[in-house]
Amino acid sequence: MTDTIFSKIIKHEIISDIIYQDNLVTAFRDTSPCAPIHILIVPNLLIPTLNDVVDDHEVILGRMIILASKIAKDEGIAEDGYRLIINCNKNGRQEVYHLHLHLIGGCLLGPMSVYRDVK
Ligand code: DGP
Repeated sequence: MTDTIFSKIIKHEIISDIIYQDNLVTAFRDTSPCAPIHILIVPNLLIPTLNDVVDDHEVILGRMIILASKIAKDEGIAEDGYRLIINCNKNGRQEVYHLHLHLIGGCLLGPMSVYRDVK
């Protein structure tokens, strides 16, 4: 599979603000943050979308969620709250085809009612 921009960040081939890395996952700050805290948690293995996950990825996916919870505490946003998002394919507005979890917080986030509001 062809490397993605995130593969290059994981391999330190391009510079990014990496805040955590282990053998399974890497977390770094988003370059286009949509909130004061916006961190991407990415599997080191190139899984293009959530549609591509299989049972063997269970440990990786668990690590991503547990890490998100730890980072939220480290960043001081756990108590007030935050949002985790995985975008998938066109309708999910996925831009980078390397599975990633957005950890977003640090302010009161917008409501998740866009569809209801425009209907
Ligand atoms: P998504 O739409 O779910 O695929 O989100 C992709 C996110 O990745 C988007 O919020 C911007 C971020 N992003 C894109 N390129 C880079 C990059 O080179 N470095 C970092 N840190 N973030 C990036």
